[in-house]
Amino acid sequence: MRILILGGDGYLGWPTAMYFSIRGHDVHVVDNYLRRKMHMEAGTGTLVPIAAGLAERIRAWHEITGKTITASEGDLTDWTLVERVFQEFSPDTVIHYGEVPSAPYSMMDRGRCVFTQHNNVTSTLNVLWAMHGYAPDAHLVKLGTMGEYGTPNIDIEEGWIEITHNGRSDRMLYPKMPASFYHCSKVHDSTNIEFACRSWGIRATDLNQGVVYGIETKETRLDPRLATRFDYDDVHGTALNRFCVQAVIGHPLTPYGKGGQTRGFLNILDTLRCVELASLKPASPGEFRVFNQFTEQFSINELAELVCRAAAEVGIQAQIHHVDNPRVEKEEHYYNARHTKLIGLGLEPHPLSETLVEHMFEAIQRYRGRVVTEHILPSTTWRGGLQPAPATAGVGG
Ligand code: NAD
Ligand code: USQ
Repeated sequence: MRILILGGDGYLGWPTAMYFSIRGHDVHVVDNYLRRKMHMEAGTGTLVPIAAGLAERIRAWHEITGKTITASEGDLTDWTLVERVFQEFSPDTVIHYGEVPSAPYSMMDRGRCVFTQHNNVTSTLNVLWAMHGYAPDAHLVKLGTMGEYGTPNIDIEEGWIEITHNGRSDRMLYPKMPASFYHCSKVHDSTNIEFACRSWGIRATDLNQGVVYGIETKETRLDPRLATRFDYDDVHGTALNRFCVQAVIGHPLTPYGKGGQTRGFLNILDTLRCVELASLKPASPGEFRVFNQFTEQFSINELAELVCRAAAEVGIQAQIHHVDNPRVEKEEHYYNARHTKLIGLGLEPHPLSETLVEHMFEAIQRYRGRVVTEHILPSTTWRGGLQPAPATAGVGG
C-alpha cells in the first residue's frame, strides 16, 4: 500500500512510519515540526534524545534496514503543500496524526486556543478536499480521541448510537461533551469527516484513541537515531508517562484533584497495531466508521498506585501527592466505554503491568539528567481568563 502519514515526525507518527515501512509498504511522511517548535518556545523537550529531523531519521532508517521512507517538510494548513503531496504521492491510505495534541496547550490562552482549533480543523479540511479531488478511493484513518465523548453518565458507544425520541428512532453520531478546546477540535474534525463521507463518498475511520503510554517499539529499539520522543512535562506529557518520570526522579506523583477521573489507556504498541488493522480492512466508500481505540480503563488513582507498586519492586519509594485540579472535569464518575471493534478485527492487547512500568523506569533512568523539573507541576488552568501573551510566544500567542 502507498501510505501517507501526516504528522510523521511525532511521538506516534514516526514509529508508525517505521512500522509500515518494515512491512513492505511505500511510506511518505509530512510534518512541519510544530511539536518541536512548541517545546522550544516553552523551554521543554523530549526526555529521550531524538534525531534532529526527518532527514536524519530517514537516513538512519535506510542505513539500518535498507528501506526507504520519503518526506515532505511543510504545514498541512497550507493548501499548496497538501495539494502537491496528494498529487505526487497518490496515497491508498492516509493516516492523519498531524494536529496539536495537547489539551493544556489549548487552554493556556486565547491565542493558543484559536491556534489549536485553526491548525487542527484546517489541516483536516485540507486533507478532505485533497482526498475528494485527487484520491477519492483512498481511506482516511484519522486520529480522534476518547475525550470527544467526555464522561457521560451512560455507556459510551463506538461513534454511533440508536436513539428513540418521542416514539421515533434514528442512528445518530454519539453525543459529545469534549474535555478541552483541543478535544473540541477533534469533535469538529469528526463532524467534518462524517459530512464528507456522506456527501462525497469518502471512506474514513475515526480512531477515538485513549491515552497512550510507552517509550519503545520494535523499530525504535534498532538504533538511538530511531527513537521516538517521550514527553513528561505538564503540557505535553500524558498521565502514565508523567507518573513514571516522577517516580524515577523522586518527585511525588501528581493525581489532579480526587484522582477518580477514569480514562481509556493503551500501549504505543497497540496504537501501531490498531492503525494497521484499520488500514488493512478499510471502511467502505461513504462509510464513516468509528473505533474506540483503547485496551483498558483505569482511574488516575489506580495508575498512580500501580506506578508506586512497580517502583517499590525496583527499590524506589514513590509517593503520591494530590494537587489542586487545574482542569474542569468530573473527579468521580461513571465510565463504561465500548471498545470491541478493533478486538473484532484481531487486536491482541498488551495489558499494562508492573513489569512494563519497570521497563519504562529503566529507559527513563538513562536520561533522568535531562528532566526539566520546573515543568512537572501543572501551570495551565482551565479557568484562566485573558492572560497577557508571554514575550516569547511565537507559535500561537
Ligand atoms: P505529536 O505532537 O507528537 O504528533 C503530531 C505531529 O503532527 C507533530 O510532529 C507535529 O509537528 C505535527 N503537526 C501538527 N500540526 C501540523 C501541521 N499543521 N502541519 C504539519 N505537521 C503538523 O502527538 P502524538 O502524541 O503523536 O499524537 C498524534 C495524534 O494522535 C494527534 O492527532 C493526537 O491528537 C492523537 N492522539 C494522541 C494520543 C496520545 O496519548 N499521544 C491519544 C489520543 C489521540
Ligand atoms: N492527570 C493527572 N495528573 C497528571 C496528568 C494528568 O491527574 O499529572 C489527569 C488529567 O486531569 C486527566 C487525565 O489524567 O483527567 C488524562 O490526562 P492526560 O494529560 O494524560 O491526557 P489528556 O489531556 O486527556 O490528553 C491525552 C493526549 C491527547 C489525547 C487524550 C486521549 O495528550 O492527545 O487526545 O490523551 S483522552 O484522554 O482519551 O481524551
